[in-house]
Formats: sequence, structure tokens, C-alpha cells
Amino acid sequence: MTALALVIGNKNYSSWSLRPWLLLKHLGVDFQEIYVPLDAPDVAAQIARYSPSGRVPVLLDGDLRIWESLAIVEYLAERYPAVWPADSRTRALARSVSNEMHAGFGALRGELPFNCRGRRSGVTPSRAARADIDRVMEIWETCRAIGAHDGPWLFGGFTCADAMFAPVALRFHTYGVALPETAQAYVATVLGDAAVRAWIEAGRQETAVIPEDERGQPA
Ligand SMILES: N[C@@H](CCC(=O)N[C@@H](CS)C(=O)NCC(=O)O)C(=O)O
Repeated sequence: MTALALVIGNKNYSSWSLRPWLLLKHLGVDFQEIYVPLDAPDVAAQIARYSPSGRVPVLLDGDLRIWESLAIVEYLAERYPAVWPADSRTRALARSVSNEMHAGFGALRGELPFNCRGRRSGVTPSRAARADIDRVMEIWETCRAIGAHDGPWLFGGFTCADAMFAPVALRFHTYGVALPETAQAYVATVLGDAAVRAWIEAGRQETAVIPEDERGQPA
């Protein structure tokens, strides 16, 4: 692996960018950030310099381009075993919930857009989004039942599953979603993480406003 670079979007708005960024931070991997503002008029051209998918994040390893967050984390997992839990059965569960996150939760994502720099009121999840939230609660309960004795993350120590769900925890915080005790504790863990705090702080410094991602009112 040569010097790595991660192409990311706005820290305030790009939940997909946060996922591999947070994983790299927790792995202690040194990497360069390449920032593409998603509100730029030429955003498509800027992203096209790095990826054929038209989406960020993209990991650059020399002349190798890896797009799609799950492809990025699996590339990293080939070098860093700590990406996934050590136990095979737990690892299978961690991969299942991470893939579920990647593939689903459209209502939650659509109605409660990632917007981490402040808190918002007046956003009421629809029935479909509520069902997504309930499923996240179920996943977190299942994972924490395994990880509870080993640390505060989903499987005790930080793994890729946390990178995948941290943006959801931040969404719950932004929109003040009422949560059961296990989920409240997990959101507190995410919010207390030094790397997450640095990401949010950087998001606060950004001045771009993407109107379709600004739901409700400042709380
Ligand atoms: N399935 C992709 C999703 C990536 C994605 O949707 N990224 C958004 C930003 S969060 C994007 O690049 N949008 C491009 C744009 O808004 O022009 C992944 O897992 O990496």
C-alpha cells in the first residue's frame, strides 16, 4: 500500500464519506484528504477525476481507485484485520449489519438527511422511517448484547460496523429522535469519540448550504 488518499464530500452533509474516514482514523492509518464540495457547480467533473461512479468516497492507493464504501473497507480489511471482529460468527454478524446499512434504510436516509453541524427540530419520521429506526434499534441491541463486556462500541472495540452506523447515530442526535437506553448510550459513545468530534467541528466550519438536506428548523 502506498500513501493513501480519501476523496470525500462536505463533512456536514456526506455520511458516506464519514464511514471510511472514521475507519481509517480508528485504524491509525495516515492518509491525505481530497475534498470535493458537493454543492460545487462542477461537482460531477471533480468527482469524475477520481471515480467512474460519480460518487464519493473514493480511496486512492497509488494508481488504484476504489469506490463504494464497502469496497473501500474490504480493501482495508485485507491489510488491517481490526476492521472486522476477530471471531468468525461475530464477524459474519458485523458484515451482515454493515451490508444491511449500506443497502437499506432509504426512508430514514431520505427524511433525516445527514447534517451533523447542528440540531434540528420539527422533523417527524414517517411510518417507513420509523420502521427503519426500529430496525436500527434491533440491530444495536443484538450487537451490544455481544459487545457489552468488551467496550462501548457495537461489538465492544471499534469495528467497521461502527463506521457504518456512526452517521445514523449522528442523525438521531441532529433530529432529537427519542431512543431507548442502549441506543442512547451508543449515540453518546459516537458523540464522545475524538475523531467524530473532529469531523463535526470541521463540518461546523463549512459554509456551504445544500437546501434539500436542510430539514426542519434549527433547534
Ligand atoms: N453507495 C455509495 C454511496 C455514495 C454516495 O451516495 N455519495 C454521495 C455523497 S454522501 C455522493 O457522492 N453524491 C454526489 C453528488 O451529490 O453529486 C457508497 O457506499 O460509497
